[in-house]
Amino acid sequence: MVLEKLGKSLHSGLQKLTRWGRVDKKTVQELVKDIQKALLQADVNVQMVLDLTERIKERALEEEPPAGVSRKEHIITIVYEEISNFLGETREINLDRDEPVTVLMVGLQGSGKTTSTAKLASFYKKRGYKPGLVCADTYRAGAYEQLKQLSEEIGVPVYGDQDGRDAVEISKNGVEKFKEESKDIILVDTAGRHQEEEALMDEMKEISGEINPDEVILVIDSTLGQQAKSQASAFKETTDVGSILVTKLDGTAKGGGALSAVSATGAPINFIGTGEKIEDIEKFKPERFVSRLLGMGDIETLLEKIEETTEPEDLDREKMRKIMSGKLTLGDFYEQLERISNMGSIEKILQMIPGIGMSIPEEEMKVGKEKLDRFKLIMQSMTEEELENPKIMNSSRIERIARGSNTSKKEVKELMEQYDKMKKMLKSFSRGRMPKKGSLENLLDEMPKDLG
Ligand SMILES: Nc1nc2c(ncn2[C@@H]2O[C@H](COP(=O)(O)OP(=O)(O)OP(=O)(O)O)[C@@H](O)[C@H]2O)c(=O)[nH]1
Ligand SMILES: [Mg+2]
Repeated sequence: MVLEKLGKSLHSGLQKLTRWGRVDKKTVQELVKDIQKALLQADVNVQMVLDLTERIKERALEEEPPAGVSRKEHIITIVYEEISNFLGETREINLDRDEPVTVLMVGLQGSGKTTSTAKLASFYKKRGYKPGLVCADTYRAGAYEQLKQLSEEIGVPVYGDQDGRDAVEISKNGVEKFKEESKDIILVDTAGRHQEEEALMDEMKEISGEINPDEVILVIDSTLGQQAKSQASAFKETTDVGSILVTKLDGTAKGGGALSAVSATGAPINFIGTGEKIEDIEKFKPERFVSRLLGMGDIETLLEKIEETTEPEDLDREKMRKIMSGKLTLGDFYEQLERISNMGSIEKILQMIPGIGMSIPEEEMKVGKEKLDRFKLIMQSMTEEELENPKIMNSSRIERIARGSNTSKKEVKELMEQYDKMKKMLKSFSRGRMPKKGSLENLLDEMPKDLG
């Protein structure tokens, strides 16, 4: 993600802080300057940056760290807290009630409504809810076809009328149908014509009046940067926007600008889109988001992803703990690879592991899908014992494995190197390089549950 850049700059600012011998006014000023630079590059509004960094500076210089916490650690916490606040708050849709929840998706053309509608349906389906999709976009050619295709991909029913003209009528019928079928969440995708913005707003109002949605979600393209603010305000004025879904955070250097601008309108951000694929959606948790930006990692998101891509009986948090503390066998590594290939890119997963995301050079994170498949082949040729303890393999075994898996000795060695590297990193991490507590085990245990 290009937001990585923001993360990296913030991270290097904080790293500098850890290198400094002692913290004084000058060093704080330097840190503040680094943060300003990073945020401005991410297209955050200048005044907002100044206000934010002024608060950080004040607190860093005035507050006494609590007992047992060093001044540096305390400053890192301040930066983390202030940036989290700055990104606003989040909002949950309450699905635990008897009535179906109706959600109206609105947003300008190309913002990512249709994609996000399907992403949300899939997100809730994975959590055990029954979604239904309604296509109320009667303007864009192929709109129904697009949603239908996505709905088939995720196995969720869709209502629409390819030749229909009346979006209000379609919305009404679709919502009624799914209410009769006792769905848990009904998502209505709407049109996003651009030229006639006023007509669009009118239509949204009409649909809204007819179906009386429980939640209106505004979909906003983050590549707009701080301009996202005026769009969010415009929609907030005309429709009853309850929360905002910010898309395309994978593809823009302006993500920080978009997020902060949107939160400045006072509307909570509920989800973020981080890619074109169905699974590229995350609940927006400012604290979590910032800890990732700052390179502190994000175990809860990782666990959440793992939870949803594996069958319940398959889920093995114990194993995850073991692995993340560096005690992994090649067999574990293999199992994780299989899961990871279900979860999307390994880079994304690695980024969520504390301490790793920011410290592996980028080239090393690029373990492509193809390579993963090759690794899998190799591991399938290894014995249980070898998977348990790869060190027992000698060079003739390596040769045989390469032959058996139709790969090369070089690749087998490469796999060993990758595995060793990950193991070492996880180990060094578990020895404690986190700002606060130290061990990852502690972190898992002490993670505030309301963050997750
Ligand atoms: N990289 C990336 N692309 C996205 C994301 N969300 C949506 N897109 C892409 O953005 C483009 C537009 O998405 P749509 O879902 O069709 O947008 P829309 O708002 O429904 O567009 P209209 O129906 O024309 O108003 C598509 O190419 C999507 O794949 C995201 O989070 N990341
Ligand atoms: Mg659409």
